[in-house]
Amino acid sequence: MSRLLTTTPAADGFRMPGEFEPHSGCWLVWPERPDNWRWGAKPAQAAYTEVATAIARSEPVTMAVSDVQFEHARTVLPPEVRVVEISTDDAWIRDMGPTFVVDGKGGRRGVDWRFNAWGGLLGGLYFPWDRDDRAAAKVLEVEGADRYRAPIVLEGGSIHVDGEGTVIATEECLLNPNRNPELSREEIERTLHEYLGTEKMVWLSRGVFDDETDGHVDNLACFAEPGKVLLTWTEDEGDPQYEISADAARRLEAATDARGRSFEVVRLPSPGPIEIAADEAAGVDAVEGTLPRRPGDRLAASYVNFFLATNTIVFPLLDERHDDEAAEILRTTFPTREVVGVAAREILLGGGNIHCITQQVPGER
Ligand code: KQY
Repeated sequence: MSRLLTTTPAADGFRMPGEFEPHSGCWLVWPERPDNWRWGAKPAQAAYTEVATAIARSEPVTMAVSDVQFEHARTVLPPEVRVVEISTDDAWIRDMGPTFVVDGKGGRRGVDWRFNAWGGLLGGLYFPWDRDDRAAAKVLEVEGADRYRAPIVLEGGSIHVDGEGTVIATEECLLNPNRNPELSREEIERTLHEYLGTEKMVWLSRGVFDDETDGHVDNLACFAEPGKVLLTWTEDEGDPQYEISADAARRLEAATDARGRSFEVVRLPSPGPIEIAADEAAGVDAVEGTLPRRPGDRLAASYVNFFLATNTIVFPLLDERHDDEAAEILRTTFPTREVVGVAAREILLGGGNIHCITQQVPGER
């Protein structure tokens, strides 16, 4: 069983490993809500199936599925993907699932953050979100990992760690009054260090332009290894993304990490700009309280939103003009991993991408 702990990971000698460290598995949640996924989520389910299949070449994959969709998911997913029934409100396990922490002696536990659907009643993306908020505890029960219930609202996609003491995040998200308005920047930093086992925070300003998560860092930048950060980048000075990425590069290049290293910043081209087409918007059910999908709205597309599996990089194919260049940069950055592209526009239409829909379970080093 999973016990609820009353201490903190740092106090117990646990830390969140970098995503580039070995995994023992990966979790996803099956998409189905028709007010977020067009045409009853059928195209999104096909995309999730491709992502799960690609990751399963590298590590065991578990898909959490509702009772209603269980039989269908079991039928269409490959046999190597484990399917378990867990109730959720949508399909973003990066954000509402647990963040796993390890102690380097074979111990593995999970942090269960408070979840308010990316902003609660102040711009959150749907209501209610209580099933999402309870899902991390259920994942930890299945994994047999003890649980820390963190005292702050946080989504897993709003932080990245290097596993050696450094955490990166954006001010746009973590300091947004719709997450933890009662806490100062210093209190948020302190809490993150207690629950991630980190010591140094590097603040970036804003996330990808028009990202409905309020600027999750996992769409903007990520660690390839300690000291090396991949950053979404555009050379188009007329694009609002230009100044966002330029500012992030300036901050990273001026900073040092917890071990005193400077960062090498690897620039990944931005796809697009990509907008919602009229027929895509038409397939989404309009429901009050859920973010509307309007034709012409820009989507927060980024190749940084990939999953770093133990032996594979599963990255989103988003724009034929840039997919090959992104793949080449990923191959150079991760020379020991197979780089696999998956058509991901359907996931993007739902508001995120491959990193947002996955959650790694760390393995042994
Ligand atoms: O991490 C993410 N990008 C999740 C976005 C949620 C979108 C809900 N429409």
